[in-house]
Amino acid sequence: MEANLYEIAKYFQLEGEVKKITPLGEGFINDTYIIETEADDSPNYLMQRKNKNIFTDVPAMMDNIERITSHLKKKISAQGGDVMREALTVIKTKEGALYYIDQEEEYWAVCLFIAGSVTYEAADTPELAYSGGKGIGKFQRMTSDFTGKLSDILPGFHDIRFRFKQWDEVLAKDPVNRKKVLGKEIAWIEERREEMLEFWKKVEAGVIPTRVTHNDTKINNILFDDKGEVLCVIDLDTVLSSTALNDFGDAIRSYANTGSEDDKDLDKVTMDVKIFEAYTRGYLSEAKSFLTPVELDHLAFSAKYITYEQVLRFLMDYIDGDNYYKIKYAGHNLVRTHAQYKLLQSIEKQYDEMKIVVKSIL
Ligand code: GN1
Ligand code: MG
Repeated sequence: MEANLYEIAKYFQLEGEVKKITPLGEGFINDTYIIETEADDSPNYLMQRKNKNIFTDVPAMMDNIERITSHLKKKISAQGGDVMREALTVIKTKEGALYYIDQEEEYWAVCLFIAGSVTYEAADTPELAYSGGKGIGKFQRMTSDFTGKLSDILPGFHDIRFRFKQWDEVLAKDPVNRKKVLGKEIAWIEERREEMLEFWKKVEAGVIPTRVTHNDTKINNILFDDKGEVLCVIDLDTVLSSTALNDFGDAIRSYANTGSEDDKDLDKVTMDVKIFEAYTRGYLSEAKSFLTPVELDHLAFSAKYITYEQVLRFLMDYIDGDNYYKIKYAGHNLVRTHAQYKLLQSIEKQYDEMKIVVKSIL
């Protein structure tokens, strides 16, 4: 049965009468709706059905979000900033909970829609990439002194050792018999297994430190004001303790791609080093102050790592029978695999240049 959105909205502490609830965007994971209210002076809201197959502990996830946003708001307020615009605000239920569970056992959460905020689907200019980098750098800087403990709600999320374990299991099962024609693609993963594990060993050994990380640093997860200044980072579902490098690498994977994540035209897919440079400049303008030399040394590598991981995750989901990512057509996950692999090859080709770019900024 389709949920009655208007009934669900009633459980939350909303200001003003609800006028309209409409779907927003096309995330692969959650379903998002915008709640518009009647009066001009009452705020609008975002309401989400959290994907409980992926987020198996929604209460812990919401608790992480609440703790991080409270930390951010304390700092923003101490600096005289606007706590309602420079950080996400979770709207509680009338009973004071961070989420509502409906009759179908679906989890719902609401946050404030920041009026006048703007999002971008693609970072197609260096200026925008610079601002996005600054946004993520600022988020990491402001959480760099967070001493609380975050629940590990997505165990092994960017841990390639864990991903290889899943990968080996899925390949051994080959549940929908797709492996036989995928020899070439499987080799892309296997050829780089050791290189990727070497990096992760440094994280495991603490040589690369663990920090508060966002884990989904696409440009559309940053809100800007009408002058193009960063307001705040949104979509905090995947906030975790991990390496800050993953956030950097994931941003490059999405920002610097001249094509789209699922481009069928592979000629369009390359890594734009100008965008890489701009993002890195913006990011380091905030992050240079707290990153260690080892982290700085691995910035360029992290773009390879995360793009590789994404190739693995798309291909693994395809072999598994498309259970994780929402797909729009049969074979979508394989198209995504090819497009992300093309991006990985482009990063590999420009890797030396990327390292020189990072050095030139430091
Ligand atoms: C998922 O749905 P979205 O776009 O927020 C995924 C990311 C992937 C991304 C690929 C929890 O994020 O890790 O990089 O798709 N999020 C989760 O587009 O798996
Ligand atoms: Mg996300």
